[in-house]
Amino acid sequence: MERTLAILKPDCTSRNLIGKVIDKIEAAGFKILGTKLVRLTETTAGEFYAVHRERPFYSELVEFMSSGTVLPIVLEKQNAVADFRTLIGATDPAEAEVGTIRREYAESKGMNIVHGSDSPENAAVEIAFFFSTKELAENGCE
Ligand code: IDP
Ligand code: MG
Repeated sequence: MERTLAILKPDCTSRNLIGKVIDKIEAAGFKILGTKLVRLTETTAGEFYAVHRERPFYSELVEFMSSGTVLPIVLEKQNAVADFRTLIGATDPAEAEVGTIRREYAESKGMNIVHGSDSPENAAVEIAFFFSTKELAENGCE
């Protein structure tokens, strides 16, 4: 079984879309192993997205991700990383496939509702960024 990290971003929580987005995630067959509500500071948001620090959108991204509460979620499923990227759609909602979470709910390329890990290796790093093993349902959820 593979794991990935989702983060419901501040636009998702402030627009009261947590339930609708989790509904889509569960309907697509993902099991939730852990979640919590978190408020990132500019420092912790900057650390999480450090890989993007040379990109022109970095400061906007850090400001946005620390502007409200976020809901990181550890998800499990076969092929979780790739399947979750398919479920959320392209970074820019205008380019995302119909039926994807970003196409349905996101307002812009920056404010795009949800994060998804881009590889199993990064998923492990990102999960450890937010969760200790004690906070996860260790044997999965049936
Ligand atoms: P991803 O979330 O689809 O993996 P990345 O390229 O990893 O996309 O970018 C991380 C996040 O940075 C995006 O989800 C989005 O919130 C923001 N971002 C990416 N490109 C832009 C841009 O061109 N303008 C504003 N924000 C952007
Ligand atoms: Mg990415």
